[in-house]
Amino acid sequence: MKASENPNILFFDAPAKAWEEALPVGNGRLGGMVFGLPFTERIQLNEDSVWSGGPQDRNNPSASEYLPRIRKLIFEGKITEAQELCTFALSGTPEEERHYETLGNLFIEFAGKDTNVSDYRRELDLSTATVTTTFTLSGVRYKREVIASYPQNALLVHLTADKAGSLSFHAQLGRGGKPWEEIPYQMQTLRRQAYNNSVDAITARPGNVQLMEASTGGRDGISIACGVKVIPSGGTVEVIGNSTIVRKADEALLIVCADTSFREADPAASVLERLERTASTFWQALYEEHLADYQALFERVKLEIDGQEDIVRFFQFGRYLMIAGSRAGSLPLNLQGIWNQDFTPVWGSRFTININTEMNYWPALVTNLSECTEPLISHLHRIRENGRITARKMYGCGGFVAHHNTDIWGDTAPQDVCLSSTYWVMGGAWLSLHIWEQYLFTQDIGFLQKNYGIMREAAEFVMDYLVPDGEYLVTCPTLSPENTYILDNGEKGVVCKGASMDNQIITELLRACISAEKALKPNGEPDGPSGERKDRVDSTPENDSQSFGMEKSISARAEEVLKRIAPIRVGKHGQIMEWNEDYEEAEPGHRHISQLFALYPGSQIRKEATPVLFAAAKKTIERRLSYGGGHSGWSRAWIINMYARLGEGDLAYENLRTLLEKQTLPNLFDDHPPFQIDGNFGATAGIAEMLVQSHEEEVRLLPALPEAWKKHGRVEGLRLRGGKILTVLEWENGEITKAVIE
Ligand code: FUC
Repeated sequence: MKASENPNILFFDAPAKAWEEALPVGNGRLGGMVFGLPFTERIQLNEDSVWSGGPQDRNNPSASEYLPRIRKLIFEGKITEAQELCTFALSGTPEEERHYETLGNLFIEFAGKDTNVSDYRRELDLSTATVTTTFTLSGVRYKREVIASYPQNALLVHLTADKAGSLSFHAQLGRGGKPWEEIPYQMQTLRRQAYNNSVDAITARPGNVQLMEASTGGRDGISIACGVKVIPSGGTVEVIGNSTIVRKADEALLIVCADTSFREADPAASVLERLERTASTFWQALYEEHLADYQALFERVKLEIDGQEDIVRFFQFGRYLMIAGSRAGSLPLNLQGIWNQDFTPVWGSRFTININTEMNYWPALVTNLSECTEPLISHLHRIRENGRITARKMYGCGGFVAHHNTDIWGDTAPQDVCLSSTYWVMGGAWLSLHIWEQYLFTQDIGFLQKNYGIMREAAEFVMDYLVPDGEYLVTCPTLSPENTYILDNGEKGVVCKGASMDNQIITELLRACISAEKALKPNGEPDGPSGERKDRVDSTPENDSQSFGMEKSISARAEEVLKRIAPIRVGKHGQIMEWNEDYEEAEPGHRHISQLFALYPGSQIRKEATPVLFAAAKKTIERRLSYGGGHSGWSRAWIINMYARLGEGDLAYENLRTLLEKQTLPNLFDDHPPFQIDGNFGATAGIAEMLVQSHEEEVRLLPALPEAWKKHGRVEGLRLRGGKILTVLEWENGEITKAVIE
């Protein structure tokens, strides 16, 4: 990416050579990566429900039988034996959930043999959610605008030129192993080999439509339909084979729609219908509709910091990705948001819920995009359905459980056979806390009433799962994602009882349930104006009686359990203890810093309330960093948020700079490596956390302002817990000059 003074612009002076240089557009469901190639434009496509296979029941049938033995072995310190038994008795059967896949590519192949391109520019404008490519070729200035319209659920490509009759091209959909040829098709001798080796059909349909159909395979697997409709102005159109060939047009609009059997009984019919519906409106009106929809969200928050345009861009890019990747009716943001070019992406591009999915949603509330959490909340309803079965079958517990990953079907059985991550039961509990956070930020009692059942059932599971250990109740088996400890005899272990993170999540969740029940009142009647949401979609289990009101209160039980959860403790290095014993860590610079959940995103470690733990939290990060911590993008992003909570503006900033300059790809996507989107969202949340923090009745303005930001800055529209908005906050030389909270 080239430097630009405008923080809303990401621009390149050349087409993308690699996927990591392409620019993303999205409307929650449909995503595109625009390469901006002059002769064979490539827009790599995604649809959020293109996943492998159908739903599975992977609950290990031996789990409940072997659970007591596993627990006994752990209590006896026979960790290696316990772990071996976990791999057989607790792993999923089969071990893997479904994974996300690419939808394919749209190629626009232009006629001509001149390759002498000049004055090239490709940019993403965050203020309009538009990717624009401009260049000069054979004396003609060409312009391509690409948007993903949420109101139309369509991706739109608008082609223009400054000389009439200059557009000659055909559009080609593809789904295959080989992406594209960079040279003009009229110069190629072998075209499209392996472009399309993963499709079932590509056919011409009436109205200059090319329809691609495909399926992802597996029992009850997903069927896909994707169509492109070409609407030229001027020139001629001819359909040959399955191609629509446009010659000498003045202008053209290409509409791309996609659907799968995850949502539609007949995805092809729904795509064809939507293509025609979208085509009934002119480009200008479609564009204005897109702007109105997008800007209503994007423009809520404005940020300026003198001399820090790149940081402001990084902040707003995270908000852009949230609006582009998570809208009402879509699936939640996965490990790559919605943007993925692979058939078997790294870590399946699933929903990893031992940090990554949670981090994806950290900025949603504070940066005033609470509508964008709808997919997460809806998916939690799916997860709960499966999680009830997993809780009962595997552990004999009530409520619902989810382990460290889930998929499109909301699968809740353990994923992988990975000692350091698989046998952990807190994923559902952590995710459920998002409901409480959303209530704290929005004060929407209707939302809480509708979704509280999820929090309660997550709490019911953990309370059932706990076992006595002396004066305490502990989770067992469990682990501290994804670190390894060293026993006194030198043996290494992962599986344990009562990991510190579990205690912290349980504490946070049970306290939240007690507060939620107080807010909702025992009879389930909301005590505020109904916050009934207007933007809910069919996929939301609207009539889920379990989530309405409160059938029963768990407050009394939660109070009792809370008394028996071990407190957060400080260990021999002055650090927050990660396990219930003060073990040495096998990897002291580990990327996960699970034992600091209570600092961020939790709120149990606070400067005034827990000064000793506050100091130990700082030590913990220093220790991690001194051993090479923060090496994955998301880990660095977590550290930024934690330093912000610690009031360490300069340290937060130092890590933000490292993330942006060393752990970010050319198109500003976060680099794990490889690309993983959580670091983008974590960074956006971190920047907000440096500017304002709100807990209970207290609001802290500029709690972690680094030296580099002191000169002058202004932020508008951040949201606060308690339902208020920081309408404006302005500072000069580190002093607040204006602050309005409404
Ligand atoms: C966890 C992390 C990895 C990665 C993966 C998707 O396993 O430890 O770093 O983020 O999830």
